[in-house]
Amino acid sequence: MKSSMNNSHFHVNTPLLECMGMSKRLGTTVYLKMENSQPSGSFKIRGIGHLCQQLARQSKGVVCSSGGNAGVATAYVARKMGVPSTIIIPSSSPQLVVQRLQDEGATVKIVGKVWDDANAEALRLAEAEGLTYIPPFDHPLLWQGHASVITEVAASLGPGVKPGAVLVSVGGGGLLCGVIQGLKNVAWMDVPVVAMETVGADSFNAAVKAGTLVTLDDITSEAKCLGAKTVCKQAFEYSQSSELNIISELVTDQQALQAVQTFLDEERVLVEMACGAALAAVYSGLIGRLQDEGRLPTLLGPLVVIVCGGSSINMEQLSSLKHKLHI
Ligand code: PLV
Repeated sequence: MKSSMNNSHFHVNTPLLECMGMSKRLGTTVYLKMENSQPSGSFKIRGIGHLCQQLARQSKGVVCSSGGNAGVATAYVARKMGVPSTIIIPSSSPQLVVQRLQDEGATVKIVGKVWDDANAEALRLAEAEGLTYIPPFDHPLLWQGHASVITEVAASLGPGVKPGAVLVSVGGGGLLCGVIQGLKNVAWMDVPVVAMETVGADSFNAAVKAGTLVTLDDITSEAKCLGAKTVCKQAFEYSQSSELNIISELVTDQQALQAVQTFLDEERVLVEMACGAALAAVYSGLIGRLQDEGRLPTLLGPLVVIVCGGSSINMEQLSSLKHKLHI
């Protein structure tokens, strides 16, 4: 077998599964792209693996600021590459992430309240100690790596089948940029992308509404992995492109968490609230509303949901979130 150091990938080709429960609700076929089954638990490994292969081979160490999952992916890749890793997370990230990161052999530092604070420290440390800075969402190499998710969807669907829409969660916008790049690569630029955030972690929606990049005062959502106060510039620029159809929508924390719970009950898979935001587009009836409003066609082709995954969840964390959000 080719070693991961010799230009093969760190990520795996994930299954594209037909989801009966969601298909029944929508009256159209819904496919789940199971990124939760990636090594390190989320899609992040695609972009971060690619970026590290390009930039970190000779590195004396990498440093990544993260809400959690970019950090877990970085620590995983760094371990495989034999490079030391330091992951800076904010105090809002759950304790269970610290354990996951330490299990991957990373040095963990908790700095500030939200991701933006942790990022300032990661940039400082990279500069001061000559470490390679790994951004969690804002880099062309990350988007290039993430784009492979769409290439795989196209291969799984087979020739002549095109999605009616793709559903993604948006934090800093790296996944969105990768999905758009992937759609361009397979000549699916006309496929609508429904970009989901939670209220209180809505930096993309705020920028789309304002027509310019916006920095939120604070992250008040419990979907901490969507919590970048400013979305990346490329994601905003895509939202302004007349060649693309990006529909920015919000759900409440309660809807995102309810979606996590329904997904666990019906599909037997536990994901983070960050992922629940995308799932909630189906479970909360939002897709149906977009169809009623004529923003998505009534006769919708197969819907592809990117199940972005996430490691910051277990049964205890789920119970604590349910308690916090009164569900
Ligand atoms: N999480 C980033 C940014 O956090 C991180 O550091 O892990 N779904 C999951 C499970 C995620 O972890 C993230 C990003 C997203 C979706 C959104 O992806 P993005 O940031 O590329 O839009 C602050």
